[in-house]
Amino acid sequence: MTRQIASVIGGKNEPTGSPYTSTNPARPSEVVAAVPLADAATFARACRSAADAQKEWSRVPAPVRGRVIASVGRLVEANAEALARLVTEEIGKPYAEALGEVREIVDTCDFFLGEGRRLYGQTVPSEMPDKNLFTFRVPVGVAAVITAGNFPVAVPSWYLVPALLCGNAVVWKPAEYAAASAHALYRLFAAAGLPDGVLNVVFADGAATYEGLDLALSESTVQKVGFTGSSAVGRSVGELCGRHLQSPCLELGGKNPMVVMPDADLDLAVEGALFSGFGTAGQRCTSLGTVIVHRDVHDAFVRAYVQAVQAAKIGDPNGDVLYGPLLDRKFAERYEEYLTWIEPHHRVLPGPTGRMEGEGLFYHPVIVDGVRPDDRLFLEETFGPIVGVATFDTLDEAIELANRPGYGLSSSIYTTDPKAAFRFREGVSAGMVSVNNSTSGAEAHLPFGGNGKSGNGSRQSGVWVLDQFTRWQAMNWDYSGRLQKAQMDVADI
Ligand code: UN1
Repeated sequence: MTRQIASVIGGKNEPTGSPYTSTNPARPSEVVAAVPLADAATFARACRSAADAQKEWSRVPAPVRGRVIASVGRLVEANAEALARLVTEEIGKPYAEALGEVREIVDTCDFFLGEGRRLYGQTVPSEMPDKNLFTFRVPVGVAAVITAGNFPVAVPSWYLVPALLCGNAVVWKPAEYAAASAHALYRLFAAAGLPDGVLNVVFADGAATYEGLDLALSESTVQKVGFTGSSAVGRSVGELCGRHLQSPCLELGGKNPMVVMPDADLDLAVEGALFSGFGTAGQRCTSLGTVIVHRDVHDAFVRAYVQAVQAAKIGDPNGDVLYGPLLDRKFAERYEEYLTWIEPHHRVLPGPTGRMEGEGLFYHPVIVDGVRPDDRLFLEETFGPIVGVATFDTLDEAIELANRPGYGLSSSIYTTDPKAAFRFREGVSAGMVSVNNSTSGAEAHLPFGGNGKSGNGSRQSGVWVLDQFTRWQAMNWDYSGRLQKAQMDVADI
């Protein structure tokens, strides 16, 4: 069923733009939605409209904004199955995972509805008598939020929910190939009682978005940029923001390592490597890149891993499968390119590689053993169902290998030795560390984010994201009735 959808600016549909269709990756001939893509001027206009709407919205008391977020959560919960079905249809994510993704939006709303009553400032002692100091969190203004399509509804909610709760307006640019899912989420936000213009959704391609953002930043209608996507695009968004003296919130790629120690529960490690290596077809930013396994358990691990992958089903995302199709054609092309890096004799999973029979974007899983620290496969994110295996002898060596690609999003270690777990946590440069759990599946109220090529150190989720969407304002109130000069009128010690 083709849905006709459009960008929404100031509560009004924008029916003009260059035509684009999102398709079902399990059956690419099936169109999911037709959507006109906006140009740069339209994007900039959305930011101006958001800037107007933000003035009123910021005056709505934060606890009342929290109640709107509570309604978003209730509406998403009531429509969870339909939204998850749409996500499965449009990006091919297995239904159980899509439902989990929708759950993550509800979790985010649950967390932030209370934050509306807790948007605390502070009282701070003054150097001088008869003077009080305070701090307030103030909204930044307008946030431009640009999101990827692998988590077409949950990850956007990590930006939208706190940004709106804090009193900002938002211009959201979702991935085009997940347009229908994004539009459905937009409608649930709008139905929760957000005034027109406070949340705008603009469908546009990368070039128009970049140009429109540049324009909006020059016009000072955007004060915060949130971007989730590849490290390469993140770098250009970061450079653009830097030119406008803005610090964006960047959530980028990962080459997430899993270390398997000789004392690890191997069955558990295999299960973790199966889920994080091949779940979502390896298309999470937290997906497993390389298993770094101790020499003593290497052969046993690889044998069991290969068996587990062979036993898993890959196919129709409405069924009980390990993974479905790749998200979109451009990722399928990248998978094909990654295959050319791989020396065939290092492949340990028998059987074919490449595209499976049939129309859909289904691709065979690949496990590559003996990956060396200077191989592209060791260093670069593949964003597909390809996992590398490397070997180590000492924990220090494992930590060095884990950090070598220069990303720093997620990481994991399987061990029964708490000392090894804590040493790994100290040594690894990742923003997130799991012990005896996989690299994917972060919970919505912990800080989410990475270092190095995975981001600029900003964190999403939980209370930590409040610092992205508010700025601290300091106030001092002198009731002494005279001019008290800081530093100069302070009593000598
Ligand atoms: C992403 O791929 O951009 O931790 C986010 C996880 C999910 C979110 C992934 N909760 O795997």
